[in-house]
Amino acid sequence: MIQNPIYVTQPYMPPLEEFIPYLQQIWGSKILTNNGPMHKNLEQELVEYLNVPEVALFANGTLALLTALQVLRISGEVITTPFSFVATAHSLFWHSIKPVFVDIDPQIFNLNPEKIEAAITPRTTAIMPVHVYGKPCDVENIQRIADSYGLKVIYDAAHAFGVQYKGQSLLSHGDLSTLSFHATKVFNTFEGGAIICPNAKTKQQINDLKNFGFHDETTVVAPGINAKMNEVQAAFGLLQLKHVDQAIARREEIDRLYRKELEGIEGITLPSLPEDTKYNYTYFPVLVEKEYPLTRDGLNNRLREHGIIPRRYFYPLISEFPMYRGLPSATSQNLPVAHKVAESVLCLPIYPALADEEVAKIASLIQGNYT
Ligand code: T4K
Repeated sequence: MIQNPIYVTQPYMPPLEEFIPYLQQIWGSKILTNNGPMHKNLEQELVEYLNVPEVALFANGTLALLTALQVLRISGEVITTPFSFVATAHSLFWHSIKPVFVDIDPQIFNLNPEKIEAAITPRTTAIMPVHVYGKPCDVENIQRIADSYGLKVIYDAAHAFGVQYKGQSLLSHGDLSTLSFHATKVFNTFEGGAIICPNAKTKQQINDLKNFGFHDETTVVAPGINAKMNEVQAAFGLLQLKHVDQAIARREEIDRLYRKELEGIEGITLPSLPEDTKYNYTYFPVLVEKEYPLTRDGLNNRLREHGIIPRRYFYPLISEFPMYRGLPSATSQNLPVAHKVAESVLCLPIYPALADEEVAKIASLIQGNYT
């Protein structure tokens, strides 16, 4: 048994004593959920921190995706990426919307805009791209296509907390963006998520939908769901927010260390950092190519034998799961780049508490020093 394995990520935990006053306030107010004071404050603080018009908090990122689709009344077919966490396509499935998978860009691993138009049919109503690893999609070209075909754009921005692109929040692109605040994310509320929306009217509709559709005490305007974030989660978010810049700065240092240590290893490709972007360093993916002495899975196993637990995000592709693989767009001929990336990617540990020596140990193992 390996003691203290190094996982792909570890949540950033602020000092426990700093959380006690928040809990005391909750105990005092006895407001535990349903848009309480912590929830209101966190929404306001996130609007300012993220520099976006409106934030609606959610119990998790998947419910945020489901509600984003519902509020925009998306139906029929939606163009999306197979290279993501399965929740992206599942949100479509839950609304009986057909996902249409389009291949990804070989450099940035996001939906390739050049492939989108060929996948549009009369039933297409929206595009749901993902800013994979927090790296911006080609938002300009995606918007251009959406505008010329009258499609909505919902960004699954689960990984893109705090990312700025060309000097503005990446989250303000498209009609809506959704975030995940799961424990494994740069900013977490244990479980949690949000929809970023452009105006107060849409936010009100979203608020109704996440509270069973109640608009007021006696009016139910739509078949909504219970997707509310509770007060303890929101309080943890308020505390996290005080530390998040420092946490991202440490991630950046780790990213730099990895790049220095792993540069020039034959068969290990380090995907480039995004251009014109203030990035959040949420994942550290590498590609294990055929020139490397081990296969990707071989390296994954070798690291695990030494107590390092990387992850193959995102293998298998969503299009390979049983509920999607029968779709015409799910064939491997349609998705050659996504298949190649999914078969060679390995996400190495990156989180604020990871020590320089641990990064050096991981790099040394990848350099081939296995003893
Ligand atoms: N869209 C995208 C693009 C997403 O990536 C996700 C979620 C969503 C939508 C949906 O958002 P949520 O509904 O989840 O808010 C994890 C997360 O569960 C998931 O949130 C995330 N994406 C996905 C990429 O990763 P797993 O199955 O890999 O998690 P797990 O439990 O294996 O955790 C990974 C490692 O993290 C563990 O080996 C140890 C460490 N860990 C994990 C947890 C939960 C901790 O140290 N502490 C913890 O509490 O899915």
